[in-house]
Amino acid sequence: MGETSLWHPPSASTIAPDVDAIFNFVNYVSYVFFLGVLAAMVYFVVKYRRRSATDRPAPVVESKWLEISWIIVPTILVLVVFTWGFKVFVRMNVAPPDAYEIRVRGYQWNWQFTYPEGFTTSKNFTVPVNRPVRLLMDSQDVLHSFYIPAFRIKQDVLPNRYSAVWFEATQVGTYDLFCTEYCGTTHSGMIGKITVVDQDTYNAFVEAGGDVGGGTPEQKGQRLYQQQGCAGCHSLDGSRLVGPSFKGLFGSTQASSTGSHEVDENYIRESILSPGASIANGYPPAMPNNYSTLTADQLDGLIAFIKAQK
Ligand code: HEC
Ligand SMILES: [Cu+2]
Repeated sequence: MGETSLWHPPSASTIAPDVDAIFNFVNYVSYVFFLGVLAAMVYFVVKYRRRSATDRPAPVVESKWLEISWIIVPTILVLVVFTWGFKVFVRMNVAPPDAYEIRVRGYQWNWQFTYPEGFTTSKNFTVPVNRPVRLLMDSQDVLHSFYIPAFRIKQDVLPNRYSAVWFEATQVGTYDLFCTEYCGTTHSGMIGKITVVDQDTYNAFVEAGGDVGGGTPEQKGQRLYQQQGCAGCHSLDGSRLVGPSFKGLFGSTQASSTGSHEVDENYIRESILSPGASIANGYPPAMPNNYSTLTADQLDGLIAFIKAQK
């Protein structure tokens, strides 16, 4: 989480200043009316207070000017907000035709990003700065909502239908990503980070198949364990989450829907690439079917990492 503030988080996309301007306009106009109504109320309470038991107020006569003004002024304000808001809405929703397109899939309880170059990342994603990016999104299960406060974009993510949103990041940095549609037990854990990098760093990221940084296969595996969202379902300390813990998994004997298996490299590989093939006894078939695009290199890393959890 970034720093907490009563105001908007720092804005980091091309649309953010437009959204803030209209938000601030509505906000400040509301303050003016709030204070105006309050002041009139106090004034009238004092001016027209009951002065004695026999006090009878004069009949109220309508004021044409007053009535005309409280029709015309709000009408103008509402029209201004509508036309202005509509313009920003259209700009927000129509992506430039040359936008870089990333596929986003929401599922309980994570985000998966598939890049046009063919690799994927989970939970977190990376985009180049100063380049329009269109996100084409759908859900594998229930309704989710994709929200990046620093970019001022939010869009529902639905099963059985695509929705899209676009942005152009203006500042290198790391920003929060939230799911803002209650989607079940671990909804509050359906968070991630978007990292905005310059084009050179981005090219290196693509070159490495979405895995930034080198190191041993085990270090790679450790990063992927976080990036790919395995951590949400597989603990390292022996505790039971959605799936079996990785602690002591390698070399153990696992009873599954297809009989007993020794957990070796090939068993892990198969478990990751086609999770439905054999289901560990006592666990739901909840492992996502999304990992078939992991590169051989990434699989090596994950296997080395699981092996090291003794
Ligand atoms: C949404 C939760 C979830 C996520 C995310 C997830 N898994 Fe799983 N995984 C499961 C469940 C549940 C099982 C047990 C059922 C089965 O065998 O399919 C499982 C089984 C496994 C197994 C076989 C374990 C055994 O004892 O048979 C391996 C290996 C595995 N996962 C690795 C991974 C890796 C690596 C990742 C990340 C790339 C990952 N999982 C992400 C839920 C998840
Ligand atoms: Cu969600």
